[in-house]
Amino acid sequence: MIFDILTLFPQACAAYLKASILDRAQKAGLITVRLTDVREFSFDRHRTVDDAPYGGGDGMVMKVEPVVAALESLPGKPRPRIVLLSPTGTPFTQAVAQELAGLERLVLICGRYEGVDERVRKLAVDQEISLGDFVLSGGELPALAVVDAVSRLIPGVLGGSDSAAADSFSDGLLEHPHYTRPPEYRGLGVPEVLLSGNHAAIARWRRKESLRRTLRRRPELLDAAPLGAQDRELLAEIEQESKAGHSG
Ligand code: 9D3
Repeated sequence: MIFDILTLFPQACAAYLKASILDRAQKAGLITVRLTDVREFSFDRHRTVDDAPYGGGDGMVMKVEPVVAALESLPGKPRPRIVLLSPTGTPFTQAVAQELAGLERLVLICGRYEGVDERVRKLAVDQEISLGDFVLSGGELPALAVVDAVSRLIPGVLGGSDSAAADSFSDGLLEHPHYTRPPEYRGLGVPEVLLSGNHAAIARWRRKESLRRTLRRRPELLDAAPLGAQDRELLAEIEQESKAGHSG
């Protein structure tokens, strides 16, 4: 899959791309990430890429011409999906990542300043994505998050063949707690069942802790998760335990 990131901060993006699993994926030829510096497509002596908003108000707006010129400098084929990273976009989710992972090419436009001239959207943007309801300084971190989440879904990018499938959200629940050595650290042990070698009991414990975490932290996910008869039993146990006043 080929990603193009259009940004005013290509070096910031490059630093992350070469210090992560994405570097390995690129070297293995599984993905290509190209960086385009939008400032190179400014057209005046001062290399201007922003201007004051029509109608007045604080802040600056990213100009349309350099962004469109940067887009038009890219190869046209195969036709890429063009995504604008913006706080007014629809939320990025694992389902969105899965849909994007089926594409051959993805162009990611990183906004900066208070926003991007609306005509960029009208002329070129297929889809607008937000990372969530918080304010960042630009679209670079969201674009890198999209490249990361999408790349992980491309066969061969992760080490283990089923690592992506076992991640949180792929079954609609948060993951259970994890432990590794040592067996005791500063008075904190490891749940006995994990040391028991009883794989059925371990699977049951993990599922239960998954349900417990989801119920506590993200109850809205439980409504959408595909739950079976055993899950209902485990949730009933969790409810009993909380009535009985267990902690943790
Ligand atoms: C006061 C109005 N601000 C909107 C909340 C203006 C504004 C702030 C920060 C406009 C753009 C930005 C820069 N942010 C992004 O480009 C961005 C973003 C984000 O801030 N949060 C979550 N997802 C994203 S995707 C791109």
